[in-house]
Amino acid sequence: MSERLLNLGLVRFFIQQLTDTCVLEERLGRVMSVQRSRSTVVCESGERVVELSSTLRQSAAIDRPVVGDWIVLDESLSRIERVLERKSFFKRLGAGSNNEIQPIAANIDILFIVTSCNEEFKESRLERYLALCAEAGATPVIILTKADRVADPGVFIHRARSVQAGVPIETANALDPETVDGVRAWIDRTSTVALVGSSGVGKSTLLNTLAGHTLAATSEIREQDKKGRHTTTHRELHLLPSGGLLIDVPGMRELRIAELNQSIGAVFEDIQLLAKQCRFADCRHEAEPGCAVLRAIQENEIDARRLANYKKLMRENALATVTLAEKRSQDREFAKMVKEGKRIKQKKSESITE
Ligand SMILES: Nc1nc2c(ncn2[C@@H]2O[C@H](COP(=O)(O)OP(=O)(O)O)[C@@H](O)[C@H]2O)c(=O)[nH]1
Ligand SMILES: [Mg+2]
Ligand SMILES: [Zn+2]
Repeated sequence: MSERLLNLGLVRFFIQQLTDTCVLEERLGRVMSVQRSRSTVVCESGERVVELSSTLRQSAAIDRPVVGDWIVLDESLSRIERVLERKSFFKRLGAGSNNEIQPIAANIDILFIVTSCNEEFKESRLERYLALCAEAGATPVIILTKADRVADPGVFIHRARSVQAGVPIETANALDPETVDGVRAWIDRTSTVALVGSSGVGKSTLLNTLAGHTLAATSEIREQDKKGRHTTTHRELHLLPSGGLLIDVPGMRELRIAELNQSIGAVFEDIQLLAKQCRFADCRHEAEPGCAVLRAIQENEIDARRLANYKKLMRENALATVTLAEKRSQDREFAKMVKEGKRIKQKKSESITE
């Protein structure tokens, strides 16, 4: 396999999906960014802007190529013909009423969940990102930026540690290359890393510092509420000079979740284990007698905030999952109706020509 493809993160998982490696090697590529129906891909021969095959154009949003995907081009190297099976996949439920699952990025190995050592830090937000990360199939690392702005970042490390046992935590001053070694250690030559977090936490700054030059625009945060403005507008995979790929994922502000039952459980394992000891199997941990979760809160083993967020995420997930299922069955019903309509029309025209 060519050096260029290996440096783009090509690993056995993808090579195995090719039936004829020799023929396909020159047609294999990785999606670096997507602009409407066009994608910028890098293949052995270099970068190309390509279209979608007609089949892909008509397929559902989640089956079309998204940034990070490994794809196979047609013989003319101008169209994406096939999207290889994904190793991991970030998706979200679309905003508004259309309730469509939207792809965010594919084949992310590591998710840098970026948050700052200031008022922006919220355990509940980390819990939400961690559930999404577990669902997508990536490894999470919590990055605490702006460690240079506080006397003791230890307080934030301690709070981050309470969110999910075993998740690695790194601190950094995203502006200072000397402080990002811990972060950099997570990125090796074949890994693809995505940066998520609220705007203003330093994702673009960290990306630039890791790259050693400016790849993404950054912007000052508002002093009064520490909130940032959205500067990054599209998702693009960047190849780092030191190896590895990095993507800054903007627009994750409205992270609606759906279909993540297992992954919420992975983040709130403590609560789910305790729940097994509740007197009632269907205990809702509201005010039931013999509730082991409420007892743990009284004894300060678990934060009331944590239980509230667990319930909130479970509710949100259940609601969205039902809505999605309804929409899917409506879509099926609609397809049936269209088919039936076509059949009747066909019959009519046949009876006219007879
Ligand atoms: N002191 C300090 N400032 C930072 C750090 N990280 C980011 N900033 C500043 O925070 C602001 C927002 O950073 P930016 O990278 O645009 O945030 P993004 O919205 O997450 O991409 C900029 O003014 C950065 O210079 C850090 O670790 N320490
Ligand atoms: Mg940014
Ligand atoms: Zn209970």
